Amino acid sequence: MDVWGDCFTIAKWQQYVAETLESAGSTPVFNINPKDVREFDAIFLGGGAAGRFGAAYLRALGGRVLIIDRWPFLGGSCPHQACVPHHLFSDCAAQLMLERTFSGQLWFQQSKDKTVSIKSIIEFFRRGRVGPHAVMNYQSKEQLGLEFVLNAQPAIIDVHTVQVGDRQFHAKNLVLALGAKPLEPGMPGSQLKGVFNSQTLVENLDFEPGNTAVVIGGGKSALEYGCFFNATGRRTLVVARHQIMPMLKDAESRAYAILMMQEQGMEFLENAEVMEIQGDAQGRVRSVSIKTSEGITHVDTDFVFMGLGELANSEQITQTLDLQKDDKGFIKVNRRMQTSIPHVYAVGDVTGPPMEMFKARKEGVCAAKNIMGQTSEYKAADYPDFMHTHYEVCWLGLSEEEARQRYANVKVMKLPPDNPNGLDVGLPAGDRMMLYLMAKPRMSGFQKLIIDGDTRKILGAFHIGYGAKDGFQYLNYLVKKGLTIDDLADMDELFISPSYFIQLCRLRAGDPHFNDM
Ligand code: COM
Repeated sequence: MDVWGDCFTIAKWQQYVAETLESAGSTPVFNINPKDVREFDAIFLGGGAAGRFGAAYLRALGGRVLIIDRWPFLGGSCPHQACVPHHLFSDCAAQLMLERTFSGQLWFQQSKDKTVSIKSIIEFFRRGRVGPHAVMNYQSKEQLGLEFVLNAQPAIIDVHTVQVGDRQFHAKNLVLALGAKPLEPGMPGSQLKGVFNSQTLVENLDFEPGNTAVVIGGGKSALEYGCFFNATGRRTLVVARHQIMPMLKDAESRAYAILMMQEQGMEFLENAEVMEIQGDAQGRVRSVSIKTSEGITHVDTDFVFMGLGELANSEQITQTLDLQKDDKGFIKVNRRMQTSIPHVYAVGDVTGPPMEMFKARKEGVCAAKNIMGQTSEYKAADYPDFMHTHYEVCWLGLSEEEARQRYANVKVMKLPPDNPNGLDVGLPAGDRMMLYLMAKPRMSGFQKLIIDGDTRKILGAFHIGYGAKDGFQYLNYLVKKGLTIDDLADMDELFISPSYFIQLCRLRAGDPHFNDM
């Protein structure tokens, strides 16, 4: 199907994407400008965050670019299987925690022992995701003027030539933006029905999981999905080979985040390993065997989730191109996004962690600039980070422990302050925390700012609660520019919000030798 010149509305794209996903139809969609006789400056294989942003930037610089994607939409795994479903599930977890906490109070229904259907939330997502897909296609075609081929299985003929069906496309450069997929550990029983990862959960779940979820892994994906399962009212056991949540380096913030998960009923087995998943006669998960320091324990479940990291989507490509990869199989690139083969670039998840949207998009843009003759370098570093438990957990910069190792005069500001009532204080107050503040003060969050007392510069910030994530994007930018306690004190807080430490800084900023608080 050729669509160049046809104006596809968002509704029309929505219908096309829904029908194509439903029917698994394999006819490619070509959106190629027949009047443009220029050779392509680049073909992006993959139109996810890295490919779409890279292509848009390349075109903005005056180049000609083609995106080829296997899916009938642009935007990649984010709206289809990754960020968008994950955020939906996190919203559900936050809402369900609120309902459960206030069950039977104020206007809240009795919901203490309610179990919510995971299957219906997944089906709800599957129906809804075509909306974002359609917007990506519309924006790319009508607003950004991008040329693309969708729903296509391209074959790389050589570094400059890609084939789709009987059509060949030539370009000066090839950009691999192929993404990644969840790691398959291959333990006995991992193929049984009832074992999922973040992709297969949204694509394949066709039964209602029972009362117990077993989650394998201790990192972001394991905990984020685990908290969602727990919030639906299921017993959720997280089994981690090492520590859970190792990326949250500040011990006090990590302790609060873990305590709040435990108070919601999350169970953790650290330094433990799932040895085998047992099935029944129909090939469905029946139980798991877990090895801990105390021996082997068995847990009955029909639902296992693997959150064990990711693997590059690079096998098919590296059969054709002899590209250098790192020891985990991610394509090696330099800071200009160039691979080991001239004229071949790689961007996004296929180049390895962090598997974050900003990193993918910025790598795509970096490749585009280099292709168009600018010199641009990028390496993801010093970025703000977050994860969803039932709360949003945000952090940037150094933990208190790291700061104390590097600086002699570290100051800390935090809420709640150290006090005899412990966490039962009701601060920090802020967006979507007010009900907790009034009725369940220990659940009203935690925030902490780490400062170098000598230079007065902010070294790190941590926040558990809601409403801080957007602020952390800007705060990190300012911290990297050398933001001080005095600069922060000079900002205008939109009260009541967690106000990203502005009020605490203002209380201390007048003091040349300020203390902790
Ligand atoms: C976001 C996808 S859902 S993209 O980065 O805008 O392409």
